[in-house]
Amino acid sequence: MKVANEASLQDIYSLLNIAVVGHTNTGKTSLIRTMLRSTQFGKIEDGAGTTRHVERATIFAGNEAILNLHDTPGIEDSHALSRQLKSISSQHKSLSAAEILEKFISTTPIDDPLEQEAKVIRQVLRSDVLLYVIDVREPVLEKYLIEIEILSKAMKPIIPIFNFIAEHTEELAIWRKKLAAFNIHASLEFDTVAFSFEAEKRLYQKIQSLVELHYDRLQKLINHRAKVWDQLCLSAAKRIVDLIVSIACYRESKCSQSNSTVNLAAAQKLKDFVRKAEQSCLGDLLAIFNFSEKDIALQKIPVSNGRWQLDIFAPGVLKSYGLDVGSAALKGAAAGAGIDLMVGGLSLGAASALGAIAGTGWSTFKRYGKEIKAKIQGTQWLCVDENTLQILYLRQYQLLAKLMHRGHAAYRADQIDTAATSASGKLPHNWPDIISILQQNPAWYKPSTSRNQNPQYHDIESKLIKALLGNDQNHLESVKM
Ligand SMILES: Nc1nc2c(ncn2[C@@H]2O[C@H](COP(=O)(O)OP(=O)(O)OP(=O)(O)O)[C@@H](O)[C@H]2O)c(=O)[nH]1
Ligand SMILES: [Mg+2]
Repeated sequence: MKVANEASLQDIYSLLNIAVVGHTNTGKTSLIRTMLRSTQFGKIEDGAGTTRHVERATIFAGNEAILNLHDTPGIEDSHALSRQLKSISSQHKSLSAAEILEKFISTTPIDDPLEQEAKVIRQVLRSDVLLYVIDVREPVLEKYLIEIEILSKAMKPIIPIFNFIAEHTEELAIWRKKLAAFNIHASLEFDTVAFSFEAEKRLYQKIQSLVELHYDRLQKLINHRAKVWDQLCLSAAKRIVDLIVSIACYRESKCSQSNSTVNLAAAQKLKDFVRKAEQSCLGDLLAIFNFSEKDIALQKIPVSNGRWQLDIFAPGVLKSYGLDVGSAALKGAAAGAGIDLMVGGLSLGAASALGAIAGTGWSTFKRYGKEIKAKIQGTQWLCVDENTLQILYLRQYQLLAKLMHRGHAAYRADQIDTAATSASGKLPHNWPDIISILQQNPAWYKPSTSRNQNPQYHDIESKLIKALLGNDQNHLESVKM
């Protein structure tokens, strides 16, 4: 984000001015942060009266300034404000509704109990559009209706933004009905927690329909944001694919004749490689989406000091992802938790599933003879087991989903839980095949020209990217490249 003073003053004054208004503590500042993609703007607190002054921020499309957002203090006493306006109206009967508001701001001294409200009304009168932020969890009290009535006197288009909408559909319907009575229909559900690029796009499209004069500029912003967003998501998905590939392909050599201390050291080396690789990917993903430590805490991403709270090889990790603890324990007994044995190009897990290790049938031996021979000769490797690879994928999948649906406000704990369990069914289609191919191509563990030009690798890469980005058509288009 660029700061306002980078644009010329003339530019700034010709821009569309949007005031973000509403009752106190409804999420006005949070909404602006989300729209700006910045956690630095203003102050957010769970309590009334956090924002005390009007603050402006400019939104850019590349280098071009597009619009000004004005954060305002929350309206606290709409009853008193209404009484004051009525009193002005009775003294100046010829004044229009908007003129009464002007009179109110010019006659309200500093330190007046209604000083905050005067600041809000001043900005409302200087703006082209009002975003009226509503906490839908609140009942539709008279004080809110009075607020809306006062704001509508300014004769500016009002777009209600319904905040805190998750699991509050009934309340949302009541709010909608009440607002319709004020002839306000063009509302938007914009939970700053579950922010999505699509919701933001709809907001700009609504503004476009209300202020024709700024249509083209807003379209530039919509296009710019779409492009940036697609690029961000794509590079994040590519980063995750890099991680999965490097870990699935990685092997650590193990000699079957050597003592257990040597093998323990090899297992440790493999685990360290995995932890380090995942750590580096986490850092990159947070950087791509510009997430700070504070965001991580606010969004309850299970990361502390830039590290995953739960070690990928910790015993509890399997259960928390709904994976098969029993089979992992069996393999763990042979090779150490999270680690599998590999003979030739085949991991022990995959080979046992095919009966190759039992090696009873001639056809099995013919197919896997080389691997079995390699095992007999003592050429063995350690590799990461199937469960660990699944956890690795699911963890990045969930993280990406959170980063892509960012908001700068706090997640509720119950939302995290649902996200954690529902992701367990989201392994990519053909996952076992993908992993098996990767495991048979150890040279792919780091980027190289031959790897990147390999059609089979390319196919795996695009399958994983598609799985990570879900059904979003825009992203899928970009994946085709
Ligand atoms: N769960 C959830 N919390 C939110 C959402 N939006 C805002 N919050 C939280 O609500 C509280 C108030 O948010 P602010 O952005 O400071 O609200 P405000 O309207 O600017 O408040 P004032 O400046 O005091 O009028 C903060 O604790 C936010 O983290 C939301 O959509 N969901
Ligand atoms: Mg605020």
